[in-house]
Amino acid sequence: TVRVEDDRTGLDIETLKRAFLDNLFYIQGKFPEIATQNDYYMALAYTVRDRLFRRWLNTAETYSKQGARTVCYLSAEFLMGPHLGNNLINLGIFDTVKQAMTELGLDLDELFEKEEEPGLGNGGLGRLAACYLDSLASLETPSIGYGIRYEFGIFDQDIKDGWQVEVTDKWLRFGNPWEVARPEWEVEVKFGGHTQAFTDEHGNYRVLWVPDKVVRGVPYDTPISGYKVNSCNTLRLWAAEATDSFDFDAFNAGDYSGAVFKKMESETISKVLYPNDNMTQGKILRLEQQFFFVSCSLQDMFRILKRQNIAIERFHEKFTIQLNDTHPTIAVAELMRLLMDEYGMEWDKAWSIVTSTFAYTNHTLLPEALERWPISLFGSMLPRHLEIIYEINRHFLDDIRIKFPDDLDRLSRMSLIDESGERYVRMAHLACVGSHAINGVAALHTKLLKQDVLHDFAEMYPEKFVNVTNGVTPRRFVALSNPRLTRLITSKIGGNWIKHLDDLRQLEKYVDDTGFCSEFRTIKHEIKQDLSNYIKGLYDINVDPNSLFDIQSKRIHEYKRQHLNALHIVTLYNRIKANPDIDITPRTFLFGGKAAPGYYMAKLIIKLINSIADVVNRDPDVRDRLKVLFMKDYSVKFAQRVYPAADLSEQISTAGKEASGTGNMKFAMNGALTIGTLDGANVEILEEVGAENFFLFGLTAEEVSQKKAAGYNPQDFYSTDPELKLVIDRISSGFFSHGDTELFKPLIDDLMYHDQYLLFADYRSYIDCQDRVGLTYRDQDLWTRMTLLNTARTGKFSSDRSIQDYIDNIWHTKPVSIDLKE
Ligand code: 26Y
Repeated sequence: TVRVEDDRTGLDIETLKRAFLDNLFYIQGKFPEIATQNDYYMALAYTVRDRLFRRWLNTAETYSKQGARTVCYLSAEFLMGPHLGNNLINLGIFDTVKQAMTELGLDLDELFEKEEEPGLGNGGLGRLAACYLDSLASLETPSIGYGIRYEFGIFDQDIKDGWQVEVTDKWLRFGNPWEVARPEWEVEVKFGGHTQAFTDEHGNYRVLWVPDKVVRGVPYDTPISGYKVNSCNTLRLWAAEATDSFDFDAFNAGDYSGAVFKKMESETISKVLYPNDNMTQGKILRLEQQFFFVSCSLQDMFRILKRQNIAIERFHEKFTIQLNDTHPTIAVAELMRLLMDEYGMEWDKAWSIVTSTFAYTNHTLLPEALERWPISLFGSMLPRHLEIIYEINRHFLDDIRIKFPDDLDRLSRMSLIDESGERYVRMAHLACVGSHAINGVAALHTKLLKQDVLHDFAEMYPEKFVNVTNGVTPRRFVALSNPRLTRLITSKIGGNWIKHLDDLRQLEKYVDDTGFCSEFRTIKHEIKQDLSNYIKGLYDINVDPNSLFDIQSKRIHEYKRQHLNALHIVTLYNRIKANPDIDITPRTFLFGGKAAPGYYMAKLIIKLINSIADVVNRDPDVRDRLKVLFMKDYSVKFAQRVYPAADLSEQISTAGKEASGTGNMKFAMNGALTIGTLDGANVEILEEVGAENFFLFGLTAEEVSQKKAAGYNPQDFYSTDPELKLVIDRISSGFFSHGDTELFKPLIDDLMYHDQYLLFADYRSYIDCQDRVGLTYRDQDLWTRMTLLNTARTGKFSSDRSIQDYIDNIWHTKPVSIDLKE
């Protein structure tokens, strides 16, 4: 039976308007006359959600009936960004809804502003997970994203007196129209206690885990629409709650407040996202979070197996589980425990299922980001899992001995347990042993993984290693965030590129078409004007849209070298001070990004940028040729305004440190040129767009290692490059700090005496390259040609290509198309 479209499904203007007013009345309880912008936003969100439900439920039912092989993407972070606009794009109703709102006297863009984005991630890794969910749905791949429903996501960033100030992110304050609680599918998660061995009725050795704490996990589901397909997958996030039985004991003992306190304590597990990226802290609560969501998710998979009548022995045929970094890696031990202790399976069989199920993505080479848990902490929280890990290790060390006899060093290097001092569980090693595939996130990164961090594992298991270069979704980061560019491209080559991003190559034939190029340039100018207006509103600063927009937006980290960018700004400023009439290309330097609250150097870098801005922006000698602005509270929502407005994308990490980068791809797609090192995916971007359309500078990863091995001394550069010396001296002198020579001393001393990230070694090359950027920008025809070729040649960096790589090389899933019939 085919249904007639009704008020919950109809996609024409009149139906949308009626449905919207109906939701305003019945859900928000408001007449239009007294409704707030938030009421309107909510009414529209429910109207859109209604239109997803038929797709969502039919998708779930179809997967269930077919018992379809399913990707489970386990991630401690999902940095989804606002849902409304993205769903309008994916449903193909953006223009209709805009029109419907206009007819009701409302502005769709203002409603978008009202959406509180779920900031359930720090940066690259969390945003990658979100792009992958979009592509999985768009490629009609059965999949579930599993994670944590943090009550507080990444903090909001304020800037006071130039310093970062953290403010709690109460994202659920006004309710979340995109999620549906599914309390009927809650599960229980055990913690602590001890284990007991016993012999079962068949005479088998078994283990019972007697926990001292049980926490309930409640799933909250969010629909994930695909682009112009009927598929609508699920993001399932777990919230921690106290169990009733748990309260009960204390309550019976008459300890009411004690019971309530323990309840609160259980609920802290999903309270807050840890705001560190690429830096472990070894906090107990963090391990609790990891185990909590992993155990909930695996139990959920067993429930699905049961409902679909699939035998436990076929777990790995039904599910393929991707571990987004080591954060969910405790899943290797937990799946062993469930198979053996809960389902009575013997070791070898369970192990073969486990290794057929898991695949591990590594996102970093930084040693400080590799997770290790002290054995004592681990054993008291997860006593059974520690036993299982010891047993995995026993088998594993035997395998090493067979393959590499008499190599004691290798055994201790590779062991799952670090015994060099205090004993630790090495999560990356557990992930490598427990997975059948291990991937890096860009070609260079995978190569370096095999050479350095996971060298021993690459020798042991060469067949496990694969590269999957990251990608980003062109739906959110071009179609939604850059409607002008989208219209222009579509007018020339049709709209297929949004699904098949390689089609953008067809734009190449317009590089010599002056009409097209001038439209391309006009669009960039209009977008820059928009951002200028927005900045004027927020900061009361005038930014000239004719100036070169030079943007670095990403987490603040020493390896990303925002301070190298700052050294360039001071260099230009010094040139102006020395010669006020110097002919330089006017530039606007924009920064965005958060620093981990405990990362002192990163916070000092923010202060430095703001201090330079204060001086440069008001110095009359500068005559507005330089503008510097640190944009506070960078988020996905804000990023969507930033990428389309950029002329120059700063991707200046020390070579070998940035695993991939994904912002670099978003900038390039939107027609920004990159200034960058040969690091992460920059290497592949350069390869695609051509060296003549990319501003390359700096040492290579290999040169960086060699320099360090040879005993790098930053002062050699300070004393031989007068321009560098002038920059450093000016900062040291207190010029940017009201005469305070102490303020930036930690930063300056670090550069002068350590300079781990080789800013001084790359300084000259960077400055010369920036000079070429400035000159090139003056030739607007050439610049436009270069930017057009960037957009045309970034098809490879669609997350659709990345996901297809995962499917072909790791997951081996089949698409399932969804019917909209009832
Ligand atoms: C251990 C814990 C504190 C931790 C938490 C978050 C460790 C790392 C992270 C996040 C890492 C991250 O975002 N890595 C980035 O992943 C991107 C997606 O693959 C890469 O593009 C980017 O280069 C990498 O830094």
